[in-house]
Amino acid sequence: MSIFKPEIECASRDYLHALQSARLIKMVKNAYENVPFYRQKFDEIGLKPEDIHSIDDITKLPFTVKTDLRDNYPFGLFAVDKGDLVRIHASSGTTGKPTVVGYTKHDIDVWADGAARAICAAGGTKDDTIHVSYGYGLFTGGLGLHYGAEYMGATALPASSGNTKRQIQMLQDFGSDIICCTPSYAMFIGETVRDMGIDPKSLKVRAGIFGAEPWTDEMRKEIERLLDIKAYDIYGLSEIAGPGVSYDCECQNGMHVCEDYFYPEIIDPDTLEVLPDGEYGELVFTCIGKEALPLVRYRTRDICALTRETCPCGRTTVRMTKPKGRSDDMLIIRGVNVFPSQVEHVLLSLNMAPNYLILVDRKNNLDTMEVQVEMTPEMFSDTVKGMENEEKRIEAALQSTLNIFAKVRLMAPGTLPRSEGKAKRVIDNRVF
Ligand code: DLL
Repeated sequence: MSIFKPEIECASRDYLHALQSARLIKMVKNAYENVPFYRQKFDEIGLKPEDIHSIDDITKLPFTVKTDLRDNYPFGLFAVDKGDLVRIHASSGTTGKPTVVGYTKHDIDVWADGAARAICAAGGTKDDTIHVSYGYGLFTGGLGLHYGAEYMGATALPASSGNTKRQIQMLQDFGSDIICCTPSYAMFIGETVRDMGIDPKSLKVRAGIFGAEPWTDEMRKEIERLLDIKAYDIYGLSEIAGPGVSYDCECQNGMHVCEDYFYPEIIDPDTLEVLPDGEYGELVFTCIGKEALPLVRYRTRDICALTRETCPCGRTTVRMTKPKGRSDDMLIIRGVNVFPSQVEHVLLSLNMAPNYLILVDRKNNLDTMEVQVEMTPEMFSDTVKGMENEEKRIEAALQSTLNIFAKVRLMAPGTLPRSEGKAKRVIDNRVF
């Protein structure tokens, strides 16, 4: 068993409490002095940075939500000058605009440290080759695990996603030890290995680090069987850092949170009351170790529970259960975050009536998305060819906003179900 930072990961609860308290005091001061949004929010409730004496005072602080990032798009919540940033990433926003996040050099190290802890907890060492098949780009998956691998002295292999046969060829030729990708892509790689008649035991790869989307323990067993590896979960979100906010150890009984950087709480999403360990609610993080984007009590919308019981692996850090859903309507399709409001935004921008239905399914272990859109009566009289062209036009517009393909089906006017209350926009037939 290897532990990357035993002085933190196995620290006493008292030590962690003192460290978190010191870091919270510093970050609140940074947020108040350098982010006008937070200064105004704190002033509104009469809170001064001096009122925060320890981590126990965290409940005095207001919450931050995703729309706060949108309302301050793109850089309004940054606490540093543009010149101090060394990286920008982005994830899906609730409408056409993405959520933008920035990092100083120090923040990249914090994030890489978290990702390195995850690789180590999956049994990785500096002698290993880490095959990174998460997408590289604005998505944090690829570069997150890449920097984590380098940070601990391992060899990063930036394979990125796609071209599955080439991925398998690389696994064979380069002898990668650990593979990192979404669990659904891991299933697909496993099935392709099987279909190519390759014995998974002939591959050197021994572990996988899979996250960015919900997956079940059944899926874990299936991936482990198909690739003959041990499969580890990893959790994270761009707003807080990226992958490595929390991660599985060999006990696979909850993900250890890097709580020296990201302080977790569980709240009741309706009353906003903090819930005790063991109770399911919405996960909230405060970035107590970062400079550029010091988010205060950020509501992740992920539903899970925490435990502070020491893990048999020896780590003392708080663990979170696998997220078992969300308290908003965000969908994760092939690892990409999609909000129904983004679809609506695109349809309206194309002058379509906002009558639509999103159908999500999983076929051969890959997510599919279909958007049914009602035509206007004028469109309905068009030729079949004209309708096909129209479907293609909408598909292209959706692809450019959502970054994934969604099949569009035009429907006759008045055929989509109407609701007297909240419209039901999504039918998700996948089982998690
Ligand atoms: O998905 C970061 C990431 C990359 C995590 C690679 C793990 C591996 P976002 O695109 O901002 O960031 O999406 C964050 O994805 O709020 C969860 O709803 C979901 N999510 C991430 N990891 C897991 C996981 C990356 N292990 C959103 N299990 C989060 C379930 C996950 N859901």
